[in-house]
Amino acid sequence: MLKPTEKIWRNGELIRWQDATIHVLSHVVSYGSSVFEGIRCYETKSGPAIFRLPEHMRRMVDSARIYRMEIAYTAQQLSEAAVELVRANGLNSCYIRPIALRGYGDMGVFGGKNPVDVYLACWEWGKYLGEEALAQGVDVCVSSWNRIAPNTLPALSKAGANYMNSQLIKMEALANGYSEGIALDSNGYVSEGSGENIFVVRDGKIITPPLGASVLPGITRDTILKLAHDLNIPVSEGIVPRELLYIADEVFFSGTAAEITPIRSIDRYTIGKGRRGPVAEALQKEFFAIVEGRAEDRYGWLTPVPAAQLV
Ligand code: PPE
Repeated sequence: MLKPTEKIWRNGELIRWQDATIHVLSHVVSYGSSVFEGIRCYETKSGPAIFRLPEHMRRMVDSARIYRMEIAYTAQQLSEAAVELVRANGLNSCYIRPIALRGYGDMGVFGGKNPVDVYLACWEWGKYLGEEALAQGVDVCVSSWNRIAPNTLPALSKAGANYMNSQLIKMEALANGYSEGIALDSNGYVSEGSGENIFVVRDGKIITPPLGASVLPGITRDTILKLAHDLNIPVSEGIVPRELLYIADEVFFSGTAAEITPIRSIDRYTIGKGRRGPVAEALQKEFFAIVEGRAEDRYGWLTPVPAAQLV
């Protein structure tokens, strides 16, 4: 159960957590008209630091633009709001959830005259796929549900409505005793997990589905593409046939919540040695060293949060 923090940012103001409510006839409730982000803030020795904040806020603004939704704040202003929020809540590490939604006004599908309300909340969020997942790997399945087709819901927009498809994938996986499901795209090629991008390793080379495979342009995905390159591991974006999963040496998920989570079995095929493989481990090591401020922040990925003022 979600543990409340003190404050939520709403349209430029910090309000109390319990006051961040919406009317049941807000456009978003009937029609799913929201876009959102998920961002992690890590504890470092020099205080909390938000990982790839400008990139997340840029994607937020892009997500809204695709839906002709006008957010009254720039990516820069949203980034400043995130820093202010984490600071006000006095958290060392947390997960930040910006949301823009079409609010209360007209009813009907259009929604273009309804106000666009912007919220940022944060809370402490532990490991997404369980405590053991990062070290041991998870057991997953290929979903019977396809990922959203490109001419239905655009995957480059992180829209709330996309997550109805994610829920079908996730619920089916859990009902069948798996931790997560991998969806294929509408052409039958590997797309992504319900809330993660996916990477496949074979013969020391990494491959991940391209943006045309109905995937979210993940910030962690981009991070892995860069870190793999730095570690001299060949990495490319390319179409992944389903059966490549079963003959892979390693498969792993990436995401803000899931971080880098190894997959140890898919549809009960054991992947590699059935535990975290060396490529996933090397990437995890590099990733956590950077986000926790133990390695040089060579890409400028961390936004420090100044300590809250004592009153
Ligand atoms: N694909 C999907 C469908 C997705 O939801 C996420 C993030 C990713 C890929 C990875 O993107 P990125 O976080 O930028 O590396 N999923 C978010 C929501 C999880 C949730 O359950 O809520 C997340 O990881 O924060």
